[in-house]
Amino acid sequence: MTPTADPAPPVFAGARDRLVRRLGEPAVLVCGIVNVTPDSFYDGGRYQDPARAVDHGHTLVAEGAEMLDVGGESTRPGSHPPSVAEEIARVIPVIDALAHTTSVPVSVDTSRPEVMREAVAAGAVMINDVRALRLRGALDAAAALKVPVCLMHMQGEPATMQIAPTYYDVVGEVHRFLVGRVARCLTAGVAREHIVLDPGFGFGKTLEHNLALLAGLRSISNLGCPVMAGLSRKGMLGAITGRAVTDRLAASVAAAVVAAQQGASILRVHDVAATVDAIAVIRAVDTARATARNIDS
Ligand code: 7PM
Repeated sequence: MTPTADPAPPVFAGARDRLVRRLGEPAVLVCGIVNVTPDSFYDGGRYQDPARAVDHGHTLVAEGAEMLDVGGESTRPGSHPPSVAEEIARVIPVIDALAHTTSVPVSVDTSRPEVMREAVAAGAVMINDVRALRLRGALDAAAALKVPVCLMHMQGEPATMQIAPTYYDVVGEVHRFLVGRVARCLTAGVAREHIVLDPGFGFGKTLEHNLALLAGLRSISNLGCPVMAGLSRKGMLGAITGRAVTDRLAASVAAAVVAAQQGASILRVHDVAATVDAIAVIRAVDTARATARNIDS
């Protein structure tokens, strides 16, 4: 391939460009989670069989997902990464099938450059990296692939991150980390309009840290890049409500609404139908507010 060639297969370049345009619009986008892991904290094991994961992706699109995020590494606290070969074997068939059979953009949840390249070749049009392109070769791979990238903050690694998370000023530190990663991406050749930021709820954070980040999400969305928020069914919602992971729907929807009102652009969720309805209410109120302003003036 010549250096100037578009690395996305031509059939997917349009999907990528539509996603980039969509990310530039104000309306929040609901991204459905497709886990292809044996051990994810909520739906792990349920969609381990690729055909079932693909079916689940179709169900989420029917529920109104405007995007799908496919991951093969469980990053739940205490988990260890699979081998590269194992991760590729999990996610590539699912990405390939979903990219060819749905109308929505598919993103790959990975930290590994080998997986990023195979995923984009299979039709992924975004990279979602919980390690913010810090693994060797990831930054250059993402820049060369010319797709949007989500840079997420995490303190430590999944195996140990929840043992003793420590911050002096969690919002300031996450903000500073993301600003630094944006600078590294721009230097490596990632286009500014391809950068999405995520504070990484639950990734090396106590309940107090997560709440400070949700309350202060504006300071991150004010950086000018679209923000992704992943709060769905997470431990912080269990800590607040006292409910098990299977009974956190209402708490998850409430958290998604708060994130949207703090400027989040992408809501990464398990429960697409309920979140889409909640977002419809936000949009209706926003429209009414804009109309009232027009009448006033
Ligand atoms: C604990 C923490 C349990 C995280 C499960 C998870 C995010 C992500 C995941 C997120 C982005 C889950 C996960 N969470 N990618 N991948 N942001 N960008 O909820 O918050 O499935 S994994």
